[in-house]
Amino acid sequence: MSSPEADESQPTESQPDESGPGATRRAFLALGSNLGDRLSNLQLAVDGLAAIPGVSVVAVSNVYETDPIGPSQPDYLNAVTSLETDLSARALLEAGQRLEKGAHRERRERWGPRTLDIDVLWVDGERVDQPDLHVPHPRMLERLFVLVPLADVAPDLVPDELLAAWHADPSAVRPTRHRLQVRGRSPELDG
Ligand code: A4P
Ligand code: MG
Repeated sequence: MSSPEADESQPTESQPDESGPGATRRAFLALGSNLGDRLSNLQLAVDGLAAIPGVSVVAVSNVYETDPIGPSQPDYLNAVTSLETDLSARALLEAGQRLEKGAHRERRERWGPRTLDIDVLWVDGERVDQPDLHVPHPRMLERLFVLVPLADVAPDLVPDELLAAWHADPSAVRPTRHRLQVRGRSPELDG
């Protein structure tokens, strides 16, 4: 594994993406839930993403139960989805926010408990620094609840030394037996 800095997929350009409009590329979204039926909430997110025209869900990581970062709150289930998509990072953010709304998420406090959180971690070749959208996600390399599932589906994006911290102490990010299903989009949705 190499660090993202050394990887050819590292974004180097501001928007618009140099691969041009309509290009299909990899994107990775982090999923988190610590309220309600956590696993169903994550599955709702995977199904919702798979239903979006222009998005293929290629893979989903293992599901991890994780100690909360932030205020005192229940443990999370966290996972990462790997997509092939021609959507921009902003379109993915908006899609994620629609799905969060569909899961009846309420925003009360930053880093507070939520039925569903969908963060855009990475889109190959795209870097965004705008007030309401930062991609790559600024905290993705600091958080084992993101890095560990990300390493399942995109080991090239996770530096070895960061994952080593988890191998040294895996107690805060625990693999579960839960599995998220990747179901294909029904052809009639294409119109
Ligand atoms: N935003 C900017 N960039 C992005 C991006 N790349 N993806 C903006 C998604 N959103 C992005 O997010 C706040 C604002 O971030 C949005 O309006 C969006 O325009 P939010 O989802 O409303 O609130 P938040 O998630 O509480 O804020 P934030 O700063 O995104 O928090 P984090 O860093 O996502 O942390 N502990 C465990 N174990 N597992 C978790 O999943 N999650 C959090 C949230 C805290 N502790 C956790 C977990
Ligand atoms: Mg969020």
